[in-house]
Amino acid sequence: MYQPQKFESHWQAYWDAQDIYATLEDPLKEKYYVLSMIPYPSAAGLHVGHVSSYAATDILARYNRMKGKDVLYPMGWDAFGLPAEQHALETGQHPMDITFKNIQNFKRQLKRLGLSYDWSREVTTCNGDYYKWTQWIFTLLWQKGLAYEAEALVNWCPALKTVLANDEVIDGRSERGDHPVVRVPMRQWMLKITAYADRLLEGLDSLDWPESLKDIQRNWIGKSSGTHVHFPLNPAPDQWRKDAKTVLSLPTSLTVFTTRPDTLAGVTFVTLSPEHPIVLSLLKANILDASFDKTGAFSGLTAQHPLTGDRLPVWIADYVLADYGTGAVMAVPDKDERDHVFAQKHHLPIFPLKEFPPQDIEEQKIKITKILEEKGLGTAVTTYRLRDWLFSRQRYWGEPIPILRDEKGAVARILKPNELPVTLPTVTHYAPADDGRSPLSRVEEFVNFQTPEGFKLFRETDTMPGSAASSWYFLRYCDPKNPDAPFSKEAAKRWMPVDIYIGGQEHAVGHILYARFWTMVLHDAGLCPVAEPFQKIVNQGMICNKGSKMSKSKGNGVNPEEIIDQYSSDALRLYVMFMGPLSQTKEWDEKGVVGAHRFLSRIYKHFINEDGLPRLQKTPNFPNPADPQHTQWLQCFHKTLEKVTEGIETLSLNTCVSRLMIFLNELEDHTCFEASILGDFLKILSPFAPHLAEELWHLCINPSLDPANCVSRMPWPTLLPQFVQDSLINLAVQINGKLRGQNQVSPRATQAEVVAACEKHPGLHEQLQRQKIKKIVYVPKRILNFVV
Ligand code: ANZ
Repeated sequence: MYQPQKFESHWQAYWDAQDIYATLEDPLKEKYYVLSMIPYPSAAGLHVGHVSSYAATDILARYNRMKGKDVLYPMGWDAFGLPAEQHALETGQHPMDITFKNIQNFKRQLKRLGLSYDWSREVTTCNGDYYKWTQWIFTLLWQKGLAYEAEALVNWCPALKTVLANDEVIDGRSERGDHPVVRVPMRQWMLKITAYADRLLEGLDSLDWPESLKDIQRNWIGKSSGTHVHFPLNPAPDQWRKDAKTVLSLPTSLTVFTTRPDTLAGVTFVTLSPEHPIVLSLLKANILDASFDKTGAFSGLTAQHPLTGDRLPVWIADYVLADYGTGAVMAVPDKDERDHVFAQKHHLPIFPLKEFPPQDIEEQKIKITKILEEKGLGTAVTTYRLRDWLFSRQRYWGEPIPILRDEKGAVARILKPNELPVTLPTVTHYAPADDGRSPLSRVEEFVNFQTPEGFKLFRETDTMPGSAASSWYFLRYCDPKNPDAPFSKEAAKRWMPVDIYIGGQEHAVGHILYARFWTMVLHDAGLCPVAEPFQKIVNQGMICNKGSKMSKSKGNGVNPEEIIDQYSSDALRLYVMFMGPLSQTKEWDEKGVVGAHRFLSRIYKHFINEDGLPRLQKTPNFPNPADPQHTQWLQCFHKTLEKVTEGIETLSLNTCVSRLMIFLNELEDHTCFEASILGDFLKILSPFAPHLAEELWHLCINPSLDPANCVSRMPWPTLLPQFVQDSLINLAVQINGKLRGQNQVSPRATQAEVVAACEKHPGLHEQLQRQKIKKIVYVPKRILNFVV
């Protein structure tokens, strides 16, 4: 009887003890680097969604090892960041304690799934030996001029008491916790990802990624070619000089960004975002009341049309975004929908545009831009939606930024490699403060820094964002214990790029874009041979339960451990693969696990009889070409091998499982107990159901406990083409309904191929030559009738 509880943990312990899945570092073998996205070790532990990503990468790792490749298949923990700290605050624990507790639990759960990681390469991003190098990469960015401090409009989350990057804010709320986010000016560390905008865009073309993922990145980068048009600003009304509380200084012109300079003739007003510097000046001078209507207010200023000199009112409206283009637009109500709605609402003129034919638009754009350039009133420009990466967090649980300041707060210097890591101090009071200052600023021993020359300096107290560590961990896996460098060039050369990267689509912008940016910087610094880290990416689909995404809060989550306890790890793995194509959304149904369990039980029964003894036989003279049964068995196996191999190579893993099921039916139907066939079956089963495959292998094929003899170390079976070729069928060929001959054709041949073959057939050729064929009737695989 199939009793997985008796052997699954046994084989897990054996694989571990014998280091069966160690990376070989054998330069004679082709490398294969397969990776699941690094998990954040949450308190909730593993969920079924993780299982589908991890089972898929595990199948690829196991298969490629059996194909003779040197496989790098590592795992680690994205341990710093907001989620851990929030959870710690909510439960009154220290983030360090819960992080390590969660890691232990997560690791135990992963081991129960029988995943073939090389655990000797495990990385934990909150350990000093790892974040030393995250800090070191920051110093590299600084040296290259890619890290800088700036006063910027930032996303401030009052509930989380920290600033957030754009990808951490969704529709004005924090991605973590769904709290409101406001825009405030603050001095912050920024990374100049915009310097790489074009390369991040161009690099996409050569990658084997889903088009939808590439499009998300393209849109996020948002490259747009257009024109900066300068509208001369008329002097402010005289009255203002008297009214202004402070000196009102306004620029002499106002610049807008437009992608449609050809519509310049239709401009009837100009609109500023409520955060535009001109608006801020008006507010500061009390010319504008702070309670002005953000959806639409007249500023009191007018500008001149650059070509006609017409007076245009300057409005303020929040449909203009502060940080896109110049934060100002020229409104063309006749052409642009939003401008039209705005003009109607505020009774502004709508000037009808003379339209030229669409094919002339591009030419007109160039022409108008040229005219503007000649007058000094415009320039052709390219803008990007992408903003520099906001890199400061006023939170405790992250990598300290390795910078020293003087007593005035100015940057004194960056830390030297031998001064790293800047260790995060263990403090009991780590809660964020209301004043926007990092909790580390309260830790005197941390802040104060004595230089060897006896000067007093002060440490930067902001920490790095959660996405810092995950921007380079795949490089550390190549050389995880290196004490002298983040990784050696040789190791990166050996392993990079990641051949296949599997994870959720929610990381399509933040993580994947940042990881590409850092890899490009490390490439430019001569450390990493490739500029693109992920050659192929697959986004696993969501697993839903009762129609919605599984989640603990909705109460529709499924705990993988309960499934393993009740059925088996193999049954869970097999079912999540069988559910459907990896990248599609799928609906959980426990009946499916029951089905997978039944399939595994039937395999067990086919191998082991009621007395617990192997049924396998060594058939004498196997394979005997004269024995049609042998041929039939081999045909069934090799067709399965062909389909399973193809299924793994194309990541159509659900079809592999169904093909294995068909093969079991065939083994049962043909009462095949031939040891060499069944042994090969266990080999191709092992990536999918490694525990059962290992158990039956040792019971029936090779009892040796020498690691070299276990099924995971066996080579993948070789396909024998003679057994997958379809045998030819005899086709009756008729002329006007009378049998005139027979022809052998492949059952896969199309009608056109069959007709061509029969026309050339020696016995028919002559007869058909003499007559004109009026019609052809084809009954596939049976009859071909020529009507003459
Ligand atoms: C005049 C015009 C006429 C425009 C027309 C469009 C159509 P993309 O393609 O996404 O780059 N725009 C510029 N800055 C903006 C901002 N900060 N907030 C909101 N809208 C802004 O879009 C560029 C177009 O979006 C620009 O071209 C500008 O409106 C608007 F028939 O100028 B256009």
